[in-house]
Amino acid sequence: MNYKVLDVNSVIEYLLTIKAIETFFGSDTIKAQEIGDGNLNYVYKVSSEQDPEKALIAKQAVPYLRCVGEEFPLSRERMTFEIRALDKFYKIFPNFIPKVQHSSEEMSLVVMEYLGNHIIMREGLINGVKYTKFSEHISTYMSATLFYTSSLALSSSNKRELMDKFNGNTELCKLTEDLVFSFPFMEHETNDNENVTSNPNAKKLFEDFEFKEKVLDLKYKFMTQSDALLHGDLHTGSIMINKDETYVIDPEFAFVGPFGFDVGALLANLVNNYIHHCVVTKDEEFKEWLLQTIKEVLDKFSEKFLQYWRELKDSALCVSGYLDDRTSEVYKKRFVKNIIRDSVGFAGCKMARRVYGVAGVAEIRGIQDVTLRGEAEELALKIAREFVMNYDKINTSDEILEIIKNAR
Ligand code: ADP
Ligand code: SR1
Ligand code: MG
Repeated sequence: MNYKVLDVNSVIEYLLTIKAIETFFGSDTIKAQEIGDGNLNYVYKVSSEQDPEKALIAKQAVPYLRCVGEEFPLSRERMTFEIRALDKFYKIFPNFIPKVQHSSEEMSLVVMEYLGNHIIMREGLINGVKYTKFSEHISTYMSATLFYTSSLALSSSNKRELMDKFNGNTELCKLTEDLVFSFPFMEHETNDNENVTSNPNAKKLFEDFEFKEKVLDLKYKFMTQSDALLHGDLHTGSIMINKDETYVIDPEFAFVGPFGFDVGALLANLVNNYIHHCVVTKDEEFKEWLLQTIKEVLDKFSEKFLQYWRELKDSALCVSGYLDDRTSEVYKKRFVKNIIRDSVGFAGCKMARRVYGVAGVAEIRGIQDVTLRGEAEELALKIAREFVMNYDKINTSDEILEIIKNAR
């Protein structure tokens, strides 16, 4: 079928032409509801009238940025990369990825499992829900997806094939270059300008050239370092969760980029949530749980990544017999420490971009009280600055926690 933008009616007509979906719903009558709350795409919950539990998600990319409108064109080919990434990640670790029922690159559409018993993690965290299995789940997801799509695990030719498959996601990479690394740190029309104009903290940030130079180093890593297949936008709005299960959705920003970028995105979003609780709820117990979770995520990520590497005797990078065991272990540990360092740097950029840039996060921009919101912004900028200025000197996860705790 040639591409056309679907709506609540035509999505049903379209889906009923697909055998697997017709079989899924059987003789039931189906209805559709648009439930998208993201910045880019349209998301339909398609469910049975007779059995509301029987449902699927149909997500379609339109040739513009949803949150702005048709005046901001954005190639719908982003869905091609989301489809490819869902497939790739599902093959590595199916437990953490919604099962795809149907996809069409031509229609820029994917139909997947409806996660009816899960919520967007950001909402849960804002409401102070503790997800005790999260650090275990997400550290497995991140270490496995990053390790097994990198030159540490893949043959040289398979790695280059993988890069070819994702190299075309140019528009979303450019969006990140602009919206994460550049525009939020300078005067720009896309910023939250009501809050920027005559705000001394914004002026201070825009003139902090020491900080901005370090951001450039990180942007350069983002633009040039092709370590592994990334999710590319791994914030807590891209995670659906309950007490027992964790799913990672929405990998449309996927590309082969630096190891630390996904880990950094997650770290930034957990710290933003911590800031929300420092300023708004002042819930000490929850704050402590968040800090412990941050530590566990980072430590478990490092340990699991190392373990995958130890289990693999031969790799495109370090062929069998090249190093002795002792040197090899020291080399691997240093390598993983550098991933964590970069993650901290990227986390700093990602935290700071949420303060004045387009697409703020509910934890900070959603604070109604202007004074409290200003406090949260200041705290976010303070931690972000520490992260960006010191990321290349970090040695342990405890040092990261110290930066977070000492910022008040
Ligand atoms: P966008 O690409 O526009 O950011 P998302 O993939 O983040 O879109 O989806 C938007 C929203 O749709 C999510 O925040 C979530 O509420 C809902 N959603 C997406 N995928 C699923 C799913 N598989 N099951 C249930 N809800 C989903
Ligand atoms: C205008 S798009 C803004 C942001 O939404 C996505 O989730 C990415 O984080 C992007 O930078
Ligand atoms: Mg999204």
